[in-house]
Amino acid sequence: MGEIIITGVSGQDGSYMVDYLLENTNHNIYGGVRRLSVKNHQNIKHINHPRFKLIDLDVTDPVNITGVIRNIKPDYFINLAANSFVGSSWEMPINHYQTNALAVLHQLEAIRQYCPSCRYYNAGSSEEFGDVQYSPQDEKHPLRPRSPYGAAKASARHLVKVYRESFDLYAVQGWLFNHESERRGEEFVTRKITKGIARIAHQLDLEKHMVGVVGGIKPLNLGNLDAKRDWSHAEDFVYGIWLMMNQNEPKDYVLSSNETHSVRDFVNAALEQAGISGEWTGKGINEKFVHNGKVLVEVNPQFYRPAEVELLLGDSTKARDELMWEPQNDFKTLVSRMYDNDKIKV
Ligand code: G4F
Repeated sequence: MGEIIITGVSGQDGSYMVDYLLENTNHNIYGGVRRLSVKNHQNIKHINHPRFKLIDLDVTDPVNITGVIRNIKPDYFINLAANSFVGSSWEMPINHYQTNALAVLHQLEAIRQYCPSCRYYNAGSSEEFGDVQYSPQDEKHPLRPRSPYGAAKASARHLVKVYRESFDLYAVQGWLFNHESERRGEEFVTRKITKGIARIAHQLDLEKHMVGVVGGIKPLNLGNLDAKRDWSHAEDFVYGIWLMMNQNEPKDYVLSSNETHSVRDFVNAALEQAGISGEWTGKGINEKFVHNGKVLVEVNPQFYRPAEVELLLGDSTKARDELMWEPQNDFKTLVSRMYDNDKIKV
């Protein structure tokens, strides 16, 4: 039985990681959470297990990080704490750099000094590929980030590699393409869509039953509908991370579905799951989805980004061949799981 520290445990990935490790290993898990005046433990409220313990851990505080690593001397350190919303990284670039890059350096340094046999994972991102040069993107694709978020993750990747090579640490950083779920934050486009379409479906239903909707139906506002992403279910990625951490040799891998879909495709799949028909009209900022004369989805330039990653499509062949990793949820299953979870029950 060993000790595992997971940072960002109340987030989507952290919570799925704990579920996976409790079920599939016999290690003790220390779940790091940032102290907040109002706790946000929604994603971990179902976990009540003698091998799981919450600890205060702020990854931006090197004293805190060093103290925790020195005291626990973990066998595994899984860094899932991040400021993960790309869209906010232009408004908070320093915060993104501190949380997503500098914090990684502090963790690596503490592991090097106090616990060099600890296996380390940092959450890397397909956003590091950014302005892509070829598709699909594999482990050899150059790092060409387009946001302060992507630049911070790319910087962390170099640090992980430098510490691995300089100090012989088992330190890896996966390239995780977009991964979503019923536990996804509502600022990300997928959850925004499934929650928004669920609200609209409910309002259409009320109208149908003559209950009426005061003020009419408020359309779902989105930004770039043409952006393409390689979306998977987060549940499929956490065991990929665990496989990456348990190889003979430390190596970085891409995890992806190997399919790409536009934001518009995601909306269409959610509409289909809700049983709502209609058509897209207009172009660019005038594009709308109309159902029985009602606008249900429209473009709002407020949600455009200063620089966009237009297309992401992963090639996870290396992970599939070497780790024997295989995702279980396809695109349709992902959208239907998320929509069904957000559907308003009456
Ligand atoms: O859901 P998103 O905000 O995710 P994004 O930027 O792809 O980042 C996610 O995946 C990365 C892996 O590639 C992670 F590293 C990162 O932490 C995060 O998990 O946006 C997806 C796409 C973008 O192109 C965005 O411009 O959707 C487009 N979009 C269109 N309308 C929108 C909206 N995004 C958001 N958040 N909100 C909109 O209304």
